Amino acid sequence: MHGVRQAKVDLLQIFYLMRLTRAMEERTRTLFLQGRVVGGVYTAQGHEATTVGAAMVLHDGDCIVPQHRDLGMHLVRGTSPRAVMCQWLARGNSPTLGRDGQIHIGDMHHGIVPMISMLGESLPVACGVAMTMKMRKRANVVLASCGDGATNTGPFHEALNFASVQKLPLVFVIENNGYAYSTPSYKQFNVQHLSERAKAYNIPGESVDGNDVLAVMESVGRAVENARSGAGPSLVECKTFRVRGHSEADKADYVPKELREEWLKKDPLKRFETYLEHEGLLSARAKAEIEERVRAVCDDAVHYAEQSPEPEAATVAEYVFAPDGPIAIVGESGADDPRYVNALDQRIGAPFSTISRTEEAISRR
Ligand SMILES: Cc1ncc(C[n+]2csc(CCOP(=O)(O)OP(=O)(O)O)c2C)c(N)n1
Repeated sequence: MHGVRQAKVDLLQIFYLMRLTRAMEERTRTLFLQGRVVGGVYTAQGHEATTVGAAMVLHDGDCIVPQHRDLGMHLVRGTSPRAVMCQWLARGNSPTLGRDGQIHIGDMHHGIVPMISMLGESLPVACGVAMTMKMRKRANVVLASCGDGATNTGPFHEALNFASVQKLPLVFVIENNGYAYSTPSYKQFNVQHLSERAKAYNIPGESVDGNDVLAVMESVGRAVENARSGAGPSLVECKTFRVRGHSEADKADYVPKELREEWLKKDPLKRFETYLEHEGLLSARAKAEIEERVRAVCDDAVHYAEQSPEPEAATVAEYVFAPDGPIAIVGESGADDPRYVNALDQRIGAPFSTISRTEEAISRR
């Protein structure tokens, strides 16, 4: 049925990670309703096959540049459930030390670049990471995701163009859930499939059922291995549905009832569970064990976060500015040529020197 051939244990691990993703978000919603979450809650119920499937095909040393509905990718890459729960409860030991209550987190040890809140802006950053991998001749790949709404921004198109021209080891995954907040697809863009965008940049593009985890793994896996082999970037559109509102403050009553019901029948977890049972890979006992493991991990994460201290009020201004001042200081401190590139040069070192010398050579022509 699927070209993805995984050992039984891997398929059950995928199922576990999808279940964990959903359960973590359900816990967070409960905490939110109890008034224990600081800030809004943005969930991705319905995206689990896309987020878990896409990240599962990566190797150690690869990088993800996730968006705001990618808890599944974080969990696959190794972000701990405790850290995620501390983030949502804005604890002083959370990845952002309580400065942000959202999934705007990253961890370069796990190859996770923190997302930028402005839609589309993470994608040029993903190009930079992929360019670094290429310049350092590393056999690694970057996977960058965005929503359908983000594809209508300038940075999305700049990133696709740049990645194509530079043949970067980069895979763009679009999580097309049919809406950018309340704006439906037909009011956003005039193509049937967002994978058609790839044609304009002369890169491969394909659309896939984003609620079928094995189909996502097959399609994204192909794109990742192409990128790894030096064939350049690809675009994969995963068609899915956001079951809940944009955030918990949104009832999503702009989504027609029939459309919602149609998508609910395609629930990615239920579908994968049925597939595993049909293939004889998920016994009642294995399912119960997975449920128990998910419950225990969520209980532990919530307990750990609730025991963790809130940030100290006196430290509120810390970690907001770079400790040794802005780059512009290099110019003010009497450098011979106080231009931005030279400031970067001094601050960061050799790679920028090369770029600045190249720029000078070009500007003299
Ligand atoms: C440039 C920009 N405009 C508006 C917003 C506010 N905003 C945050 S998420 C979002 C909807 C994004 O839709 P989409 O890209 O389709 O992703 P989804 O939330 O559906 O997963 C909006 C409008 C923003 N963060 N950045």
